[in-house]
Amino acid sequence: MDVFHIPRGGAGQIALLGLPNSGKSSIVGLFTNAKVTIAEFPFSTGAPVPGMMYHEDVPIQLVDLPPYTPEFLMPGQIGAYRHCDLIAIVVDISNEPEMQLTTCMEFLESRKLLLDAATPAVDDQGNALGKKVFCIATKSDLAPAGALDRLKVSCAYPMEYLPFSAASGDGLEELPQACFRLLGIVRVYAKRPHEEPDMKEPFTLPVGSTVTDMARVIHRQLAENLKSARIWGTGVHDGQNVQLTHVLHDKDIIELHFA
Ligand SMILES: Nc1nc2c(ncn2[C@@H]2O[C@H](COP(=O)(O)OP(=O)(O)O)[C@@H](O)[C@H]2O)c(=O)[nH]1
Ligand SMILES: [Mg+2]
Repeated sequence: MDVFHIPRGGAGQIALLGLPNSGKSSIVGLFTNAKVTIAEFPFSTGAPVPGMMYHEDVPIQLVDLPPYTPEFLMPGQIGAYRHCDLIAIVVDISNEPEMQLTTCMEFLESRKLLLDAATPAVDDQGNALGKKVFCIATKSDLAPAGALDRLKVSCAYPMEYLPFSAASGDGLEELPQACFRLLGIVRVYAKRPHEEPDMKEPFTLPVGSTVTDMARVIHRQLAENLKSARIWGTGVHDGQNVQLTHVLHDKDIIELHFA
């Protein structure tokens, strides 16, 4: 059994990467019900621990992982980064953050885990290897003034930086929002004709998905019999009939009509 293979749950999976004591487990502990070990000693996290975080009604899976150091990576741990949707680089902004970020970026680069628009790395089957990454600059409560700006300047790779503190609550609201946005997904609600929409469990789809894509998610075979759709949401009148190629927006309510 591969303990580092975490089945994807929720609308997307985010794997945490960072040096020992950078604050990874604290993040997963704060946003999810997962039982993480938070400790001052390094290597307190020995196996991956998944937990579910919520952005409003959208579940997003965070995966706490053992630390990375250039000297030691747990066998199989690379797989957790290969199979996630997004990598969060966790940097303790109060303790040599430039060194931590450089170390993580060198690791990602050497394993072809960084998304590179110019020369995308692919596997044998032609699937893209590179992942989208962003940086959580944690322990902002302990950071000297200007530390985050210096960190941003030190790294040439374009990505988002989120100031965060598990101690002061800095970034507590922004983090789930940013994860949702960076995953590149929209949530939509299904409605049956003459019934109220099901607002309890949204469907989540990649940004740019169409009405047909949504039907496929509900039922692959039914999608072939899709005839028309009505939408309540962004850029349409309430209940407007739309083409099957219509692109969905976050929070749209969709009524599908099958033949
Ligand atoms: N002051 C402060 N301490 C933090 C913060 N986040 C984590 N810590 C502390 O840093 C240590 C390491 O945290 P942990 O989450 O276990 O790091 P990990 O090894 O990356 O999983 C623990 O003693 C935490 O209490 C933070 O935002 N501010
Ligand atoms: Mg840990």
